[in-house]
Amino acid sequence: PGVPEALAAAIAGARDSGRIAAPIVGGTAAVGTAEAVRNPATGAVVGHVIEADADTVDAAVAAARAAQGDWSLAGGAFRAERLERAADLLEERDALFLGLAIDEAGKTLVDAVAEVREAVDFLRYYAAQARADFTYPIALPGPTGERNELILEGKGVFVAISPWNFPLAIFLGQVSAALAAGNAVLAKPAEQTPLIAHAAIELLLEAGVPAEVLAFLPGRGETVGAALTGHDDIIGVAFTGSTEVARAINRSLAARDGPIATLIAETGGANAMIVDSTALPEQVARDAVASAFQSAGQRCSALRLLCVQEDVAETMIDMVAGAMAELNIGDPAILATDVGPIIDAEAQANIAAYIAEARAAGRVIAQAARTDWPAGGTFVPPTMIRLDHVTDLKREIFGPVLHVATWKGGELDALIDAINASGYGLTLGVHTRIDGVAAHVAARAAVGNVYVNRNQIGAIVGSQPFGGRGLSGTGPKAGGPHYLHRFAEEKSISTDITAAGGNAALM
Ligand code: UN1
Repeated sequence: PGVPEALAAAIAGARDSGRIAAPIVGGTAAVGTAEAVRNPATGAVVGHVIEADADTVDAAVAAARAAQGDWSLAGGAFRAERLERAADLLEERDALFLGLAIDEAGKTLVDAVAEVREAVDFLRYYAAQARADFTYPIALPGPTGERNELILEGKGVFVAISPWNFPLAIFLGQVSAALAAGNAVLAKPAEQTPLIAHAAIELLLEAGVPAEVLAFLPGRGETVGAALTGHDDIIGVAFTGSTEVARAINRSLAARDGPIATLIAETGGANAMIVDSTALPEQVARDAVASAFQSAGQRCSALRLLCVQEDVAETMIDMVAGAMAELNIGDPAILATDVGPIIDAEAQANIAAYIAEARAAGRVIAQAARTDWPAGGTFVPPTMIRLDHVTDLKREIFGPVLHVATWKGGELDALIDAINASGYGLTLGVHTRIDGVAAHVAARAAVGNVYVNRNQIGAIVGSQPFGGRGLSGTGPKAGGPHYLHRFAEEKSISTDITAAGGNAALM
């Protein structure tokens, strides 16, 4: 109900619980024991996954290593054509991917549509950059009689370790960036979402990406992830997930005997929104609720801490609580649903325990009540928790939990410094009608993405390059002009072009 009929029919037609996400190496599927993949909204089996074993990982690394040089030499335009073809195929088959985003990742239809759109955007954006920066040499100045050029090449074999919260967009974003820059890629999807990732790999192979430069290796972090990040023959890892896992990957890379590897990590956040007394209450309510609770708060960009100036706090908090009361929590396949499930039972239990502790301390000040969800699903109602001070938020709670604290006029800098002191640095929202205040906050905040008078989620590829600093990641920003370069080696070529030859430096 609520979903446009033709779209609903297309999504239903694409559903097939017989899907198996088996490892793919050299274009061939590996065998093994199949485990069920479940729909977080209902507990129903969506398909199965086969974990890659150690031999499969080794075979994938060896094949990738052998084929990477030719892929890099083929040039940016050659690679771009294949990524653009994959983007076309993804648009043609959107129903399949929408269905998998809903059934496997528990995305609402609105989020699923944004997910597919973002994946298409990543493919096209990185393809365009491969054409521009990786096809022709960059000419550099030099003395008369000398030609100086800089070329970009793939680094080698890259590992992509992706999150379940953007199982298609971030998965394809990492994989397509590494491929576009001329690397071979070993893709390990999140444990919870192998099916949509598997379908994406099939699409890239169909689009003409050579099977030797792209392997699909599903499995757990402790097994497949550890085997990949500890392998001497890999040159880099693109990772999105928790700060804790990024640290473990960093240690694993550092302990190898292989070449010094690159780590590109996009991790968690303790994202705040600063609201001053000039802000528009309706706008704050709309943007705070969207930022905190869309995708059930399962975005690293999501708002965690609403900081309201004391004189307007009561009104603002009442309005946010009022907007929360209107949210529909339930089956993500229904268009009217605003907030879908938590990804799995373990995550749900952790968030529920956190809320129970806050409730016992008398800190829960609002909770959404429209909770008509399917039995067998893992849900948590959006909840607002009062803090005495902004620094009381110690860690990222990856779910629909919004903390609220107040601040006094005249203490804006102290507030920004306290927010910065968390060590995270991902998104920051500011609501104010004073331009100078917005600019001041943007300048002083130690974050990657600042959002003024709007929500602070849903960064758009090419317009809002996304990524943080400190505990939130390494940069460069995904969907930005410098991301691809981090996956590349630079080579400078200097040629004497005088008739006589000779080298000025020796004279
Ligand atoms: C994440 O949750 O890992 O801005 C990243 C956004 C998304 C990125 C979120 N484009 O919400």
